[in-house]
Order: sequence, then structure tokens, then C-alpha cells
Amino acid sequence: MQVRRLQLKVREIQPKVRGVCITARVRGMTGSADLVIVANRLPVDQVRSATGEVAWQRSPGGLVSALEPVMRQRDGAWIGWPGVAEDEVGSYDPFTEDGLTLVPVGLSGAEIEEFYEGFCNATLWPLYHDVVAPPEFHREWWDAYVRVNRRFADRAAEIAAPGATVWVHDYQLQLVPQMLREMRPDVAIGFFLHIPFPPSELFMQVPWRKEILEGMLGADLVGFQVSGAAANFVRLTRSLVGLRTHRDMVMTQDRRSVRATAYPISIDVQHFEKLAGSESVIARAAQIRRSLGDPERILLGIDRLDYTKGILPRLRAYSELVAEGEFRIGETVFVQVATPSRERVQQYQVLRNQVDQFVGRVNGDLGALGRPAISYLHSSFPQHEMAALYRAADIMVVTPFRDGMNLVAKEYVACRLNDDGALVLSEFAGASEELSRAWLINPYDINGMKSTILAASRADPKDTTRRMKALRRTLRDNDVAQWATNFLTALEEMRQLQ
Ligand code: GDG
Repeated sequence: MQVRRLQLKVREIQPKVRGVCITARVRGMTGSADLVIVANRLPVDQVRSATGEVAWQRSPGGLVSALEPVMRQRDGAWIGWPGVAEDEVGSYDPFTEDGLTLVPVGLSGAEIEEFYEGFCNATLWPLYHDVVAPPEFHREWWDAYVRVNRRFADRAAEIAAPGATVWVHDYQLQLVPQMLREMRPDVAIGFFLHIPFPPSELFMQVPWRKEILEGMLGADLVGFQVSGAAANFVRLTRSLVGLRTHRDMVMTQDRRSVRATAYPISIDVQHFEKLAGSESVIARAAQIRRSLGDPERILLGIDRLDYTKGILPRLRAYSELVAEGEFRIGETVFVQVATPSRERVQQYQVLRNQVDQFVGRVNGDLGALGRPAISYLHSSFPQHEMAALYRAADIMVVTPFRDGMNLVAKEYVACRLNDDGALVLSEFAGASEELSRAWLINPYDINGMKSTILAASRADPKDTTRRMKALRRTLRDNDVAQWATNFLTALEEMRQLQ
């Protein structure tokens, strides 16, 4: 994997527990950052060499590339967890990379279990995704959630300049806006939820539902992927917290107005277009086709191995089409990339076994020597390889049961430089609202999915091109930089309004 090694300009990364040394260190930092991003993860991963040396590797992602220019202009800082368990929790020395200040927040092994794997990924994640897996509720997990949110909020309060803008991200940190507001009423606070926000019927299950809403209401602007999620939130602030609302505005008890609106996230379109048009990606895409036996048709799925992504129903629909003779082995192949994810959470282990078993059975029953029906890869790849796969695939199959947005669908569209290729997309992915010219499916309806995949594969090439052109136009109108600008402009307007 190609990664950029970060230049550490500052001191070694040594944990410092709260107390004397932190006060001394923070004095120099307080009040210096004009734009503070608070996210569960830093945009870098901590890696240790064989000799025990600590280094940082940049983790690629649209969010970082969108925010980097704004952060540079505005003396920005990014607060997040570096991705490894620490013996000593608390805060670490900030360090800079290319003028970007990165502020690590440490989590202990127990906190990773209870906060990250527990409350975030075994309570909130399934609950916010239509309970496609049963959420678990444990009081100790909630306690860890409050404790870790407090740590992030403290850190933001320490480093934000007077009157700064603080942008908090995602379901791991929903309590941070209110905690921060109590300490720093002078800053403008934005919150963006990357995953769906559920309807009242589901949200009401959370024993700490009111605390979560009040946590988010600490922000001036609460952003969601789609307008339905924003409406769910506004409705709940009325029914559960008893607040007055008007359209997308909520009036809080301390007489502030909080706006709740949709800002659909996007990707760095130009970056993907450039990558897909590079000679090496074009050559690699051709090589991928050859290695699959030059089939007539390649179907592709790329997802984190997550039960929300609808991997099994998609493979079932495809395998039935093969069994019924609609697709022939050798002429058609399905490539499924499942990136390892949250491997210590039980539901994810169950899913992995189910997919392994299913793919094994389909290939055993339907595959031919050296020609599997499903070419299944359980690993992650560099972005270059992803772009080559997007280029090589005739049909991209994206079938989540529920998804905040789904960037894979957008990346596929960005990489189709010749306006060909078909996108089959779940109507339950946020992306389907913008990408409405895709071949939309309901992942719960296997027969519907089968006939849509067939229709996409047999469509008149003129229709395919018309659809892809429309999708590409839509994507270009809202790339990730535009998304960040829209959010930050609206947050500034809210500051003026207050
Ligand atoms: C959450 C929400 C929302 C995947 N495998 C590899 C790899 N990826 C990259 C993809 C894409 C990203 O990861 C996945 O983004 P998605 O949007 O598809 O899904 P989540 O991870 O669930 O993201 C989602 C998103 O946040 C943003 O707000 O859209 O709804 O669930 O960019 O390309 N990248 C590389 N190797 C891999 O193997 N390099």
C-alpha cells in the first residue's frame, strides 16, 4: 500500500497523563487553533517498526483531502484517536505534519472494548442502521462512551482559539457538542453524522436517548446525509425533549437556535478521475480482465465486511441467475472484495463465516475448474487497485440494507471516464437520492434484484451511457470540497444568527 510517511516536527509521542505535565504543555497550545476537527480517528495511523520506533502513516480518505486546504488556511487542528491501545490513556503531545496540527487522544484496551467495539459498534451502529442486527445495551458501555466523549471535549476546549469553529464528526462523539459548549460558549460548533439517523420507533429503544439528543443539540448546526434523517432528529427533539421547532430549526431551552439539515457527503472527484485515467490504472484494469479469463461481463462488489452492506443477498441474487442459466460461468464473473472490518465484534465474525460458507458452496456447486462463479477477496487494497477494479467492472453492485451515503457507488461513477458501466444501487443507501439514474433495487427483494441486474446487463448501450452521463454530472456538481464549504458556510451563518 502506498503511503506517505509523515514528517514529525515535534517531540516524540509520549503519553502524558492529566496533571502537572499536561497543564504545562497545553499552556502553549491553548487558544491557537481557529478550526478544530474532532473525529474518532486521526487521519494518520500509528505504526511501530520492528525496532519499536513509532511513525505515522497517512490514512487516505475523502474527509481529510476535503478538509486539508481549509485547515491550512485557518490554522486548523485535528483531534482523534491514533488507532492503537495505550497503557496510559489521556492526551498526548500534539504534533504537526506539513502545517497540520494533529492532536492524539489515547484510548485504553478496556475503552476500545467498551466504547469503540461496544457502545459505538454493537449498540449505536446496528440501531442506527434499522436494527439489521440486534443492538446490545450495557450500562458499562454507556459509561465508557460518556468518559471518552468527555476526553475529546476537554481536548477541543483546550486547543480551540477564542471564537474558533469546531466541527465534530459522527456517532462516536455525539455528546461532545454539549460538553464543549458548557466549557467554551464562545466557539461555533458543528456536528455531522456520517451514518443514518433512525426514526423515533427505533431511537426510543436507547436507554440514554435524551442524553444523546441533548449532546447533539450543543451544536449550532447538525448535519445529516439525507433530509429524512434530519427530519427524524427534529421530530425527536420535539417529542422527547419537548422543544419548539420550526422547519429545520430547533429552539433550545437556553434560547439558542440549532439548525438540522442534510449535507450529502461526496468524494474527491478530480482525484479519482485522475487516478482512473492514469496509464498504470488503465494497464492494471486490462490485466485484471485478462486474469479473470477475459469474460464478457464483470460484476463487482466492494464493501467493508459489514452486515449493513447486504453482501449475502447480492451474492444470492447473482448465484440464482447463474444456476438458472441467465449468466454462464466463463462469460460472467462476480468479483467481491470484502475489506476486513471490526473483526473483534461478534456479529462481524458471524458474518464472515456466513459469507465464507456461501461463497464456498456457490463455487463448489456452480464453478468450473479455474473459473469460480464468485471471485472473493477478503483483504484491503491500495486505492490504485480499487480504481483499476472500478475501471474493469461492467456492473457495480451496491446493495446495502441501510447506508448513510455509500462512497463506493460515487467512486465507481467517478472512474467511468468513458461514460459506460452500470451502477446497481440500493434505494436504502443515502447515495440513491442524488444518484437516482442508477439501477435502483430493494435488497430485501431477491427477485427484484435479479431482474434489475439482468436488465442492467442487457440494457441498450445508449441507455447505459445516458444514465452514466447523468450520474457523472450529478457527482461533479457536489464533490467533497463543495460539501465541506456548504457545511462550514452554513455554520458561519448560524454563528451570526446566534
Ligand atoms: C461511512 C458510512 C458514508 C474500502 N475498502 C478499501 C477502501 N475502501 C474505501 C472506499 C470508500 C470507503 O472505504 C468506504 O466508504 P463507504 O461510504 O462506502 O462506507 P463506510 O465505511 O461504511 O462509511 C457511509 C461514509 O461513512 C462517509 O460519510 O458514506 O454511509 O457508513 O472510500 O473506497 N479503500 C482502500 N482499500 C480498500 O480495500 N484504499
